[in-house]
Amino acid sequence: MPKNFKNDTVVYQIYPRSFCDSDGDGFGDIPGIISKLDYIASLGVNTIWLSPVYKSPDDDNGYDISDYKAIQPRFGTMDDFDRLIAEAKARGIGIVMDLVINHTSDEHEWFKRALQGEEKYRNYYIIREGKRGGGIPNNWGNFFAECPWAKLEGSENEYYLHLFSKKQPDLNWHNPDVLAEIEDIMRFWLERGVAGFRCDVINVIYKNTLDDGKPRLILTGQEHYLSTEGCHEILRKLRERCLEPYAAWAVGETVFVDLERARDLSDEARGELDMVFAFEHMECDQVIVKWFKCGLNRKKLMKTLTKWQTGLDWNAVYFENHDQPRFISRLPGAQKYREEASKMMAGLIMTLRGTPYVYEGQEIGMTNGDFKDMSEVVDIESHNIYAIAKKLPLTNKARFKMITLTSRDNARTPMQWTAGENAGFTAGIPWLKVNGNHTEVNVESEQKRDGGVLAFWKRMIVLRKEHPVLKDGKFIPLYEDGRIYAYIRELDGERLLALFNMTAKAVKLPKKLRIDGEVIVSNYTEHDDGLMPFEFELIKPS
Ligand code: ISL
Repeated sequence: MPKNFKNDTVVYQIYPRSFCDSDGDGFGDIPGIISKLDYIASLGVNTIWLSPVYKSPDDDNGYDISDYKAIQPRFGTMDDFDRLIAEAKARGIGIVMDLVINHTSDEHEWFKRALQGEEKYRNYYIIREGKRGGGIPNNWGNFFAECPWAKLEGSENEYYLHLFSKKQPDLNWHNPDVLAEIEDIMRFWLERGVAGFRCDVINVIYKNTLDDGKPRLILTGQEHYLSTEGCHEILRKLRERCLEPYAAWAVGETVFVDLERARDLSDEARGELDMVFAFEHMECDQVIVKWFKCGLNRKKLMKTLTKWQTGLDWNAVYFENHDQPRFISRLPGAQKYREEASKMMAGLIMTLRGTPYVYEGQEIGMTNGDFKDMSEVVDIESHNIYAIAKKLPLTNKARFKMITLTSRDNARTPMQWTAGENAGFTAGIPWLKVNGNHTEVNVESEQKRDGGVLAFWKRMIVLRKEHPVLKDGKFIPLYEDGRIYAYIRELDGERLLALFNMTAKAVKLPKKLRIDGEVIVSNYTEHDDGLMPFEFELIKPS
């Protein structure tokens, strides 16, 4: 890879089932994505991260893969995929695939053969005898709040480990055959021309032991598998054997990483991942676990951003993805200032140091889904949590509120292309309810507005390209008080000052921030000694 590719990359994430449906079955598909490539190119991005399009029974919307070398028929064919690669390439866009290798689907051939008792394939998974006298093999927790052990069909006392749903058995990364299989799969896609991989929950793949863990509120047992040396070693092998020969790159989804772990996983000299998705800044509105939300603590958000900007040389800068509620729905007061807040987020994402990731719909200011009851929610995690919450002393209303604030479906509602039926996403019945606000929030109307949200996102992407200081410059923290956030980007003596008001109230600027200069870009047209609600200014000091 060219040395500075990270600095020049701007990623657009597509959640295929929700992006664009070309054949009226209610699910987005690859031909639908191809039909929108001109739109994606017009944003100024040069990379698409495609959430899984592999064959899957869809227990976890494709993150449960039953055939790593086939396309989910609902999404199209391998020819469609090859066309996508070629058409994207013709527009200067590379495709990054989602690589889900902590687990497969229980409908994968390997698991089926394991169930039939084939020793070779039993060793692909983590299968253990239950404790003597009955009972599961250990006390670990599970990401989807299930029991992480499921009885192996047809066996008396054997269980398989699944850190996610029971249809997602974990692979046994102690087995070199598993590594060889995954290398083969990566080469298969690299040969087809993919630019790299987003590696799903990559820092949990290698379990050191299956001993009981220290009891915790969530994910007991995590000390036995988070960012283990075995995982580091596998990543180095995958880089050397698969990524390097194809000049491909990888971003890791790394859960529960602190700075030190993130540094180890993405340090250039170690040769593992190119960058990581960390989560600390996504946790500023949670009470202990992500399913209990409180008002977002802006001070904590600012502190956390500064900590990661200064503590890690290169960040994967993101505020939304297919697992997170929409960020402008999380920002207190932003509902009333949707446009200003979305533009401010464009300012933040494009001026922080790191590779920016834009999630589909973020560029038009899409908000959380408007679900009315559980029958409109599809996500397996939300249903599991709802069932557990029934055991808590909560009213039905409070329980559902919890889901509306946290559900992953919030970001999975169909892309809003038009104000028309089903937001122009499908001619059929959408797999997930379209947000009612598509009559106002949609691409078609944004494309007609010079001063709109979409136009601002595009402008910020261009600006980032035009100013090497925004791509390559140092991040220098300047001010954070929970309302105002300010930093400087600096390169070869050139400085740009980024100023944000993260509240719904106008604020006065402290003396320190009253710096004369030219406003290069802002989401407001008038400027004085203060900042308007959710105002963002990028200033070239004189
Ligand atoms: O809270 C989290 C981390 O702190 C989670 O949201 C975490 O990101 C997630 O559970 C892991 O996500 C990934 O793997 C899952 C899949 O369901 C998600 O969609 C994917 O992004 C299992 O493959």
